[in-house]
Amino acid sequence: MKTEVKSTCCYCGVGCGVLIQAEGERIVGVRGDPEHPSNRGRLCTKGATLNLTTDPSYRLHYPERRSERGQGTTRTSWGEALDEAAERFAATIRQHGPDSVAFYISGQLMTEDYYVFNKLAKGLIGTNNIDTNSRLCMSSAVAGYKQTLGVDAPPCSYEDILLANVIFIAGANPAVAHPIIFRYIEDARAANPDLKIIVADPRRSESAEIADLHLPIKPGTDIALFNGMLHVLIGDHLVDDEFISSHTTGFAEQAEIVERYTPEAVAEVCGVPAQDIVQAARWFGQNGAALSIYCQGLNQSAHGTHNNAAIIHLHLATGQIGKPGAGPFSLTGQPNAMGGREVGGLSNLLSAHRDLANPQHRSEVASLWGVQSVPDKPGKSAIDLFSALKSGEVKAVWIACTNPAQSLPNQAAVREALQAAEYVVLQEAYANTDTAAYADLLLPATGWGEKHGTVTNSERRITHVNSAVPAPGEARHDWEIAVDFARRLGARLGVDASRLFPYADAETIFNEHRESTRGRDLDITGLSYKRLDADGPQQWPYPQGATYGKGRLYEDGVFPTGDGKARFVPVRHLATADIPDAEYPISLLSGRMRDQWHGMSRTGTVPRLFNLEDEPVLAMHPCDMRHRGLSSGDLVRVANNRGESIVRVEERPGLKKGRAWMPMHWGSQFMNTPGVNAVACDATDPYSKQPELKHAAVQIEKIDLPYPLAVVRRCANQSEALALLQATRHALARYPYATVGLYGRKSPLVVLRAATAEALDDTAIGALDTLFGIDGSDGAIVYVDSKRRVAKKAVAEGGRLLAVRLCGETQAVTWLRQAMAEDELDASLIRFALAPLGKPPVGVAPRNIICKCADVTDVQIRQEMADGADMPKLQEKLRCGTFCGSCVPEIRRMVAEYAPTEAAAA
Ligand SMILES: Nc1nc2c(c(=O)[nH]1)N[C@H]1C(S)=C(S)[C@@H](COP(=O)(O)OP(=O)(O)OC[C@H]3O[C@@H](n4cnc5c(=O)[nH]c(N)nc54)[C@H](O)[C@@H]3O)O[C@H]1N2
Ligand SMILES: Nc1nc2c(c(=O)[nH]1)N[C@H]1C(S)=C(S)[C@@H](COP(=O)(O)OP(=O)(O)OC[C@H]3O[C@@H](n4cnc5c(=O)[nH]c(N)nc54)[C@H](O)[C@@H]3O)O[C@H]1N2
Ligand code: SF4
Ligand SMILES: [Mo]
Repeated sequence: MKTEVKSTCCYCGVGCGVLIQAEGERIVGVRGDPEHPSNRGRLCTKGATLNLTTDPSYRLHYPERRSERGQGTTRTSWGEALDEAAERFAATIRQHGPDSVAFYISGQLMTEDYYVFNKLAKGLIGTNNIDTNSRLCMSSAVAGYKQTLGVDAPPCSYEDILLANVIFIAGANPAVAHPIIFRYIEDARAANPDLKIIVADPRRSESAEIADLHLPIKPGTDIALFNGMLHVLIGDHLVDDEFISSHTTGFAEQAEIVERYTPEAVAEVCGVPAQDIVQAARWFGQNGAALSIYCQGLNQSAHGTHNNAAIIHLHLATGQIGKPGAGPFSLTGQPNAMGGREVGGLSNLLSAHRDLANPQHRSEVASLWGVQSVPDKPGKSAIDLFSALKSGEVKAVWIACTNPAQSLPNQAAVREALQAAEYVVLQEAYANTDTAAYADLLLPATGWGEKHGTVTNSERRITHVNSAVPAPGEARHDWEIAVDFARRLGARLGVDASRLFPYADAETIFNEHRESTRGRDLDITGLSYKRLDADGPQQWPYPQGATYGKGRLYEDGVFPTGDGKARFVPVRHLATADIPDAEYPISLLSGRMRDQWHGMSRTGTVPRLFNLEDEPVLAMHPCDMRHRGLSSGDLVRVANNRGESIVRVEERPGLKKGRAWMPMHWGSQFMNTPGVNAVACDATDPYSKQPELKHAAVQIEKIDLPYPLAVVRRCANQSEALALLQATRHALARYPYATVGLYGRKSPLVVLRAATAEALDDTAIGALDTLFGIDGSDGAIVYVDSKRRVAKKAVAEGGRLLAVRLCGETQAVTWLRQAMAEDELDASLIRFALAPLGKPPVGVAPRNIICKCADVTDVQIRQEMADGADMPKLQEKLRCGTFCGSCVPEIRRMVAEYAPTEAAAA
C-alpha cells in the first residue's frame, strides 16, 4: 500500500514542502506539497529527484571504528561505539578541561537535534566550543541583522516578492541556489510590468538574466556600491526623513561617511558606470516597495557583517522595511540554518537569540536547563576550531552532518588539523565523504525521509517533518545519538545526565526549546506539533494565544534594540582579504550549480543531476585565456600559496577580465584534489568570524598533460553505477588530472576523465579496463595507433554499446556519452567511437539535456528555434521549462543568444 507523508525538501533554505510516497519500507516517489505555503506544490530539480537519493547501498548502516588512521574500519555496536566515545571525551575533559573538546555541527540538522547538541556542549560539558557550518554561511547575516535591527530575524516573507516594485538581488543567485524563490521573482515580473529588478554580482549569473540592470561590480566592493547608492538617495532627497528620525539612530554619522561615496568615486572602486549606480539608487528610492534579496556574495567576505549592514541601511534610510513588498531579505542557505540560529547553535550564541556575552542571558539559560552556569568564555568559531585542533589546544572533535574536509577553505590546513586531532567522531548519513577518512568513529544517522522534527525556512516558517520510512540498518536519529552519548558521558563526569536529557521523543525536545523562547522576539509558545499538524507550517513569532504567525516584522517601526530604534552602523569600503597581485592576478569566485548540493554526497548519487555538468569546470574570460595561451577544454593549474587544483577551463560568457569562477561541489570524492577549497581564503570577518570563501587570488596557468583518457561505461541500474563509481575513486590518484561522475537518465553511465604527462603503457591500460570490467575480448573492437600513442576500445553487449575506453584522443566522449545515455547507439556505430578524432556519425549530434523534467535537449531547442520558435512556443511545443522551471533562465539565454545570429544572417 502506498502512503504519502508530509515532509520538507532537505536541500535549500526555501524549505519547500514535499509529500513523500512510500511503499512498505521504501520511498517510491516525491512531489511538491500543494498545501505548503512556501512552495505551493512546486519543486526544483533537486527536490523533485529526492526519491532517487534513497538507495540504501551508499548509506552508512552500522557504527564503525578505526583503530589506526589510514587503515580501514570495522563494524561495532552502538553500545561499544558510544561507550568508547564517552570514555575518550571524558578522559580528555578530565585531563585538559572542557575546552579541550569541541562539536562541529550543521544547519542541515533538525531544530531538535541542534538543541540537544547545544545543551550537551554548553550545559553538560561546560564548553562553548560548539560551532556549525552556518559559520561559513549565515553568520554575517546574523551579525548584520543584530548590529542594525537588534535581533537576528529576517523581516520578510516570500509573499513580499510578489508585492515588491523593485527587487535588488545582491550577491545571490536564486535562479540556481533558491529556484523556487526565483519562480516567485518570475511570477512578480510577469504580473507587474513596472517592476524593476537590479542584480549586483561580479558575474552575469543565471539570475542576472532577468535583471533590468546588472551591476558587475568588482568582487568584494559591495559596501562601496551600497554607500554610493545611499549617497545618491540623500542627494536626490529620496530618503524618508520622518522614518529616519523616529525609528533609527546613527544616520548622521553614516551620512557623513557616504558624502565621499560619489557615483564617480564608487564607479572607480566597483568598476561599473556611475550612471548605473545612480539608476540603481533612483529605482530603489522612487519605485515604491523595495525588497533586497542577498546571500553568500555578501556573507562570505572578510567584511561580510558590514556588507549586510550597508544594504540594510538602504532600507532604513528610505523606510522600506515593515511594509508589504519591502525589506532586507537575507536568504538562508541550508534547510534549517534558521533553526540552528534559534537554538543558539553557534559558539557565541545561546538559546532563543540570547547572547553568550550577556550575563543575564547566561543565567536565564542556566536556569532553564537546570545547570549551575553556562560558561562565559566564547567558544571557538569554525576556522579557529580547526586551527586549535591543529595546534593541539582542542583534542577531540565531534562532527555531525557536515563535511569539513571539503567545505572549509584552505583544505591543506583543515586536513592537517583533522589528522592531528587525537579523536574524531563523524555522525553521517552517507558512507562516502572526504571527512570520513579522518574519523576514528563513524556513527550512522538517519537521513531525509527517515528523520523527523522541525525545521525553519528563510521566511521564519516552521514545518513539522515526519518520517516516511524506517532507518536503514542500525542508523539512528541525530538527536537520539546525541542524547545517548550525553547520558554515557554524564555518567563518566559525575553529572546526572538523564535529568538533563530526559527525552524519549523529539516532541519533548521541541517543547523545551519552545519554552526557552517565551517572551523573546522569536516567541513560539503558541506552537506545538499538534498545531503544526492541524494548521500547517507557521511563521514565528507565534506567542501563546496567537492564531497565526507574523508574516512581516517591524510593521510598527519598533525594533528590538533597547531604545526601539534601528541603528545605522558606520561602514566604509574595505578591500578583500586576498588582493589580486602580480603573482596571483586572478580573482577566483566560487559558488553553486543548479543540480548539485555542496559536497554531492546525495546529489552525486543521481545520474541525471550530472547532465548539466559532469566535470568541474573553471570559467574564465577569453582575454585572460588568450593571454595564457588557453583554449576551452584545456587543463589548467589553479594555485596560490594555500594549495592547487587541476581543472578544465572554459570560456563562459558573463565574467569580466581578471575574474574566474568555479563550482564548490567537486571534492576528493569526484576528483583528485580537494577542489576549489584547496585555494579558497580562510581570512574571517572580525564580527561574524565568517571566512571569505567567495574570493581567492590565484594564478591560473596552462598545464601540459598531453595524454587525455576517458572511459564511459553503461550500467544496468543506479546501484551498479554507484558501485563502479566507488571502485573508480581509488584510481583517481593515479593521474595528475582525474575526475569521475555519473551521467544519463534511462541508462546510468559512469564517466571517468583523466590526463597524464606520459602515455599509459599496456599494463596501465589493462588495469583501467579491469576496473571498468571491459578487459575481455568478447564484443570488443580495438583501435591502436602506436605512433600517436592512441589506444581505444569499444565493447558491445547484446547489440548495444556497453563501454568505450579512449586513451590519447577523447573528443568523442561528449557525443558518445549522450548517445549512450539515450540508448541510441547500436553496435554498428562502434567504429565511429573509435575513429580518428572521434567525429560523430551523421545524425548523432553532441547534445545536452537542458530541461531534465521534460527530457529536452539543446539540439531539440535549437531545431525549434530554427523553425522560428520563441520562448512561449518552445514551452508549448516541447514542454521544456514548464515543470520545475529551473532551466528557464538557460533556455532564455539560448533564445537570446540565438536571435542575434539569425538577425545577422537575415
Ligand atoms: N543548487 C544548490 N542550491 C543551493 C546550495 C547548493 O549547494 N546547491 N546550497 C545552499 C546554501 S547552504 C547556500 S548558503 C545558498 C547560497 O546561495 P547563493 O549565495 O545565492 O549562491 P552562491 O553561488 O554561493 O553565490 C551567489 C552569487 O554571489 C556572487 N558573488 C561572489 N562574490 C561576490 C561579491 O563580492 N559581491 C556580490 N554582490 N556578489 C558576489 C557569485 O558570483 C554568485 O553568483 O545556496 C543554497 N542553495
Ligand atoms: N569555496 C566555497 N566553499 C564553501 C561555500 C562556497 O560558496 N564556496 N559555501 C559554504 C556554505 S554556505 C556551506 S553551508 C557549506 C556546506 O558544507 P557542508 O556542510 O560540508 O556540506 P554538505 O555536503 O551538505 O554536508 C552535509 C553532510 O551531512 C550529511 N547528511 C545529510 N543528511 C544528514 C542527516 O540527517 N544527519 C547527518 N548526521 N548527516 C547528514 C551529508 O551526507 C553530507 O556529507 O560549504 C561552505 N563552503
Ligand atoms: S527550491 Fe529546490 S532545493 Fe530548495 S527547498 Fe525547494 S525543492 Fe528543495
Ligand atoms: Mo550555506
